Amino acid sequence: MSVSPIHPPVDAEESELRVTERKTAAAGAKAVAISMKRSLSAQGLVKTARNLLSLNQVGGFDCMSCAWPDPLPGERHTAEFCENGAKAVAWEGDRNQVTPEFFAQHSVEDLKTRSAHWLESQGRLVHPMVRRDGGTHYEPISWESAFELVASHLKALDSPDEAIFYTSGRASNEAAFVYQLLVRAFGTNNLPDCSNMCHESTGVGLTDSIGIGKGSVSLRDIHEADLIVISGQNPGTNHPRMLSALETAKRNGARIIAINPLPEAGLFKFDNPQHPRGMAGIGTRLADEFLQIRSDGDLALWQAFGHLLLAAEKRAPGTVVDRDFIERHTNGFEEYAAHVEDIDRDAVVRATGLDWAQIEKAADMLAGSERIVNCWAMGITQHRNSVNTIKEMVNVALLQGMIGKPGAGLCPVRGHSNVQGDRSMGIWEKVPDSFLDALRDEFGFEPPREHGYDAVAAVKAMDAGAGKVFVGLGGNFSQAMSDTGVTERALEKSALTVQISTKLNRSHAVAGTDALILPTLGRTEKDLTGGRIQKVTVEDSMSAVHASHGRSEPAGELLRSEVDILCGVARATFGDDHAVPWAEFAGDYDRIRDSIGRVVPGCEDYTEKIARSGGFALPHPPRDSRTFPTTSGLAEFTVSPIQVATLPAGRLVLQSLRSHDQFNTTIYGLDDRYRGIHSGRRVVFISPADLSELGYADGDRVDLVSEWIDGSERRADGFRLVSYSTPKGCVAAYYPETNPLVPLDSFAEGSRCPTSKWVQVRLEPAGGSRTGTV
Ligand SMILES: Nc1nc2c(c(=O)[nH]1)N[C@H]1C(S)=C(S)[C@@H](COP(=O)(O)OP(=O)(O)OC[C@H]3O[C@@H](n4cnc5c(=O)[nH]c(N)nc54)[C@H](O)[C@@H]3O)O[C@H]1N2
Ligand SMILES: Nc1nc2c(c(=O)[nH]1)N[C@H]1C(S)=C(S)[C@@H](COP(=O)(O)OP(=O)(O)OC[C@H]3O[C@@H](n4cnc5c(=O)[nH]c(N)nc54)[C@H](O)[C@@H]3O)O[C@H]1N2
Ligand SMILES: [Mo]
Repeated sequence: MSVSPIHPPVDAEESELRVTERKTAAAGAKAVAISMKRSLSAQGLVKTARNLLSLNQVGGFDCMSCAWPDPLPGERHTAEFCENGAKAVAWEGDRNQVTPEFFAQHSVEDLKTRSAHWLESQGRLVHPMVRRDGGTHYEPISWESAFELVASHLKALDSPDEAIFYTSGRASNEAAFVYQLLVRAFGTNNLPDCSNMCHESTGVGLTDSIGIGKGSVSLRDIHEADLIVISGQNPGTNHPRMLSALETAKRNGARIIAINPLPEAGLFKFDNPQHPRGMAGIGTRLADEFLQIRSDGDLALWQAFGHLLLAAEKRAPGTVVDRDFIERHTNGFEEYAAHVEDIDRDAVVRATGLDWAQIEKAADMLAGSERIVNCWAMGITQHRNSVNTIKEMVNVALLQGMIGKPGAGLCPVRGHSNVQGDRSMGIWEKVPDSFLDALRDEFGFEPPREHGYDAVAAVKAMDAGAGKVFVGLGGNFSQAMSDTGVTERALEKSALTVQISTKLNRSHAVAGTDALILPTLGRTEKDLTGGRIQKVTVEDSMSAVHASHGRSEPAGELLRSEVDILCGVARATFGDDHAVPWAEFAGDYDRIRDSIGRVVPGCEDYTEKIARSGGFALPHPPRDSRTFPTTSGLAEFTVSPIQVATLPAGRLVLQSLRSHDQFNTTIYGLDDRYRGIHSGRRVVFISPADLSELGYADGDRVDLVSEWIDGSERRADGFRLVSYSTPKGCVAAYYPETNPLVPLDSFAEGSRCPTSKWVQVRLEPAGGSRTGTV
């Protein structure tokens, strides 16, 4: 099977690529300067001031740049945002418009030759557009005709399961609830979402171990912890407001352990731009201990921690392990203890690349702490054995009784600002039957029970011709998903693709036979659907739900809210005589919230609760009362084997990550300030030892070739090698440029999350063969 050559279009500016020394502190005055500059040039002065001052404030809107929670209402700064939040707001507030004239000038084929940065820089989408069968260009279409086109495609399918409904994690709770309702009323559970590529491993691992797939801490727990462990996360770039929480914890005496292959600036020092000291560069030291781990060594590391904690407990009984917690609340301790007792130290050292002495030092810090918060993100979830790694971290938390007590707990740090809320609202291809029962009772139709496609299965179905309609509620599926060549081929085979979007991206160019672009309001904008001011609600990474009110004038007169668009599709598909009151839902979002209150667990009296300042926290039984909703009713210790990956000679493990100047597939600019990269993105961070062993030097140009177990190879061409501090054998490059290298079948066991952080590659001098085959 072969696919067309992959030439991800590259920005012309990339020829200016410069590399300087990496930074050892995050934020500072430069961060403020950059956010102001970007905001002013995109939105102008008045809009900048209005937007930034209502960002993350009570009565304002929720920042769409990450899911880090807001402080309690009385504890917020006047400026409760970060450089990257400000960039996200400026990006959405763009004054440029992508008009029908723009589409008349640029054919779909032309759009395909443009870089991600160019596409999104064109401005906001402002008019519904259609590309009909055989057409070369998108043309304007009315909203009503667009809804009719979707309805006619849906009604023409042989089975509802031939339609696929993707969601990116920016959709509000109201939009998400209406969307899953539309999809289930239509008759399928095909609801893949960005979670499938993100924290899915967390959801699966935590549900197996503690009975609920969400984190167990609040912001206060972070402030009160005496030890915070941060694994596989780059908070300085991706969750900058977390650095303020870490600063508070440090002031209260906490210590921090960072576990990462890369010495990310934000793990070491924070120059808080809210304080004069921070502006002056006199910041707070963060990590006390840095474990520069090999890719995917984390399971072995946490198993070694368990081993060392149990050994310490043996030496001084009653001082390290929380026996009372283990006896009352857990299952499987004996098997776990027996398994970790005779751990293979050699295997741990090989898997982690760390000295045993350093592992002991970190274990001592765990042993000597009473309130431990354990944070993690994509460096943990996007590996083949991510689910087991997460369970291994839980084992250690259970040993020490670190769940359901102040200052302690599990803290998976979510990405998209409402990705957790979307799941709570039922965006889940395998939502539990209890949720479907509640939907049936509320609306009087029988929802489908068979599980739907996740992201991997969705691509396979489209590629095999079994998926014929693809609807994207936000996001950029063609670039976010693994195996770009296959994903794009699959999308182009669809009879219809529908993208509900704010900005132009490559998924609009990788179009089905018929293709629609439906432009929507962003989080910052005033929503006057149904002739009244509507608010929406969102849930953060710590299960706190609150309202978000857009303030800005919409980017165009024709824009509709996501809720309005989805209700329009539903009305065209089902007619007005339907079990669900679509017109009323679009007219007043309180009506949606009333139904959410009756369907979604923990959301009783939703409408009233979100009216409160600061909102409310969803229930979390392990956090609230140390009850564990697992089958056994107890938290489960688990036993996993340590796996040490062995690579053939000359091969490297590639992880794909974010630069400081992007939001997922949205490329704001071509700099990665903290890592010393300027005006370019096609770089590979590689250790000096690998450079010399493989016979390359810093600055050399290479092509990347990934190798998969079935013998297939995939290529991404034209990268500059950058000598960098990373463990030998482990290299890093940016996503989405490296997604063509991730085989569709390379996903985590149990969660099917693409292994974006672990791909076997070899380097070839640039300019080799330029075709990719699968
Ligand atoms: N500005 C900005 N903010 C964002 C985003 C963005 O793109 N831009 N994206 C949002 C989204 S959707 C998400 S999910 C989050 C992502 O937030 P992060 O998870 O911080 O994102 P990544 O850039 O993928 O960084 C992964 C980190 O894991 C490390 N790592 C890689 N492999 C391993 C490993 O095997 N073990 C360990 N211990 N560490 C490893 C990498 O070196 C890197 O520091 O951020 C959200 N916030
Ligand atoms: N190789 C590799 N691949 C990865 C990852 C990785 O680390 N490495 N990370 C994965 C992760 S963690 C995630 S979450 C996914 C992200 O996958 P997605 O969520 O699909 O991608 P985004 O880049 O966040 O989507 C950007 C687009 O969303 C649209 N948009 C922005 N705001 C709104 C809005 O308010 N409403 C609507 N309707 N549309 C809006 C804009 O048109 C914009 O172009 O990517 C995954 N892919
Ligand atoms: Mo994510």
